[in-house]
Amino acid sequence: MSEPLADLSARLSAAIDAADTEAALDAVRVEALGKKGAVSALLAGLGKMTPEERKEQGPAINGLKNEIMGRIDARREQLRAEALARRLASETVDVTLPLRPAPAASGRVHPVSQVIDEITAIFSDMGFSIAEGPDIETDYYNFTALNFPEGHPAREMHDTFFFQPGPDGSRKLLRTHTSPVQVRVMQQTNQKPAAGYMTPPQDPPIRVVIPGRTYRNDSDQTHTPMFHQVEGLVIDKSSHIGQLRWVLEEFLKAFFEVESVATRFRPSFFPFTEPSMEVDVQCDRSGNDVKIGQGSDWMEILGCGMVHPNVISNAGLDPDVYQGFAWGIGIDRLAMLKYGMPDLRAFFDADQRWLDHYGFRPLDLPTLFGGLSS
Ligand code: 2NM
Repeated sequence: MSEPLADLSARLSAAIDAADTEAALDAVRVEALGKKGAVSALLAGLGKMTPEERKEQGPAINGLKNEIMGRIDARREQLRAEALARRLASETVDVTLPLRPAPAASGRVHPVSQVIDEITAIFSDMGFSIAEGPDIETDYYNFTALNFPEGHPAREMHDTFFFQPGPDGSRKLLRTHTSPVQVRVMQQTNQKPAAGYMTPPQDPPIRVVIPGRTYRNDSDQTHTPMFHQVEGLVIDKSSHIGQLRWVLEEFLKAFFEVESVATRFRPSFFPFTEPSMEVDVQCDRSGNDVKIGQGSDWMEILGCGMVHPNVISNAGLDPDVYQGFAWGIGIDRLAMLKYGMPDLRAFFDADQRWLDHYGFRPLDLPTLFGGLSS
C-alpha cells in the first residue's frame, strides 16, 4: 500500500525545512520530483487508474506536486537570503579604520640610489651629462685602454673577477671601476650611441659623470665585492687642474650641504692620470660621527688627475689638441658619511628593517632647488 498523500506531503515538507544548504535542498527535490522521485512515481501511476480514480487522484497528486515545488522554491529563496545576510555581516567595512598606506608611501629608496640621485642632480646642474656602460667588460676597456701596461702590478691590485676565457682565449671581466665608460664616451665622439646604453654621443667639450656598480674580489669590514663608484670626466682644449679643484669643491659643498669645505690635494699614482692626486676633505671627528666642512682633521675622499695622453689617444682623440681631468669617488662611503650608517655590509643585506630606517621616501626626489636630502 502506498503512503497516504498527506503523510508524503508532511514528510517532504519536513525534509525541505530541514535542508540547510542549497545542495541539501536539491537532494530533496530529486527525491520528490526527479525521474525516480516519490511524486513522479505517483504521477506515473495515474495512467494505470480507472477514469474515476484518475478524476479524484489526478488533482490531488498534481496539487501535491505544485505544493512541494512551491515549498522548495520558497526554501531556496530563504537559504539565499540567509547566505547573503551572513556574507554581508562578515564583509562589513569599518570605515573608521585608518587607511593602509599606498606603496608609494611605504616603499623606500635605498641610500645608495638616493646618493646617486643627489650626485647626478648636482652634476647635471653644473652642465654634466650622465652616462652608463656595461658591468661586464673586456680587458681592453677595463685596463689596456686606461694605460695599465700588460703585466703591470696595478692589474693584480684590482682583485679582478674574470670570466672563463672564450674560444679565442680572451677573458671578459666584471669592471673594477667605471673608467671604461669614460673611454667609451670619448670614443663615441661623432658616433652613434652603442645599443642599449644611455650614453649620448658628444664632441668635446665632454662633461660627463658615470655612476655605477663596480666589482673587486675583496670583502671585509670596509669592502664589499660589489660596490658603487661615480667617476667624472671633462675633456676640452684647455681644461686644467684649477677647474678640477673648483668642480670637486662645488660638488663636496653641495653634496654635504655645507657653506664651505677645505680640501688638500696630495700627489698619488694612477695609470690613467698624470699627474694623479688623492683629495682629503676637511672634517671634524671629535663627536660620534664625522662632520664634513668643519674642524681641523682630514679624511681621504677621492682620487683624481689630468687624463694621461695615452688614454686620450687610445680613445681616439688627439692628445695634442685635447686634454682633461677625471676623478673617481666611492658612492657607498659617501652614503655612510652623509647618512651616518656605521656598517657597509648592511647595505647589501636586503633587510627590510634596515631599509625602513635608512631608506628615503620615493616621491621626495633630490633637487638643488627643493633640497637634496630634505
Ligand atoms: C679615479 C682617480 C683618478 C679616472 C680617469 C679616467 C679616464 F678614463 F678618463 F682616464 N676615468 N676615471 C680616474 C682618475 C679615476 O678614481 C679613483
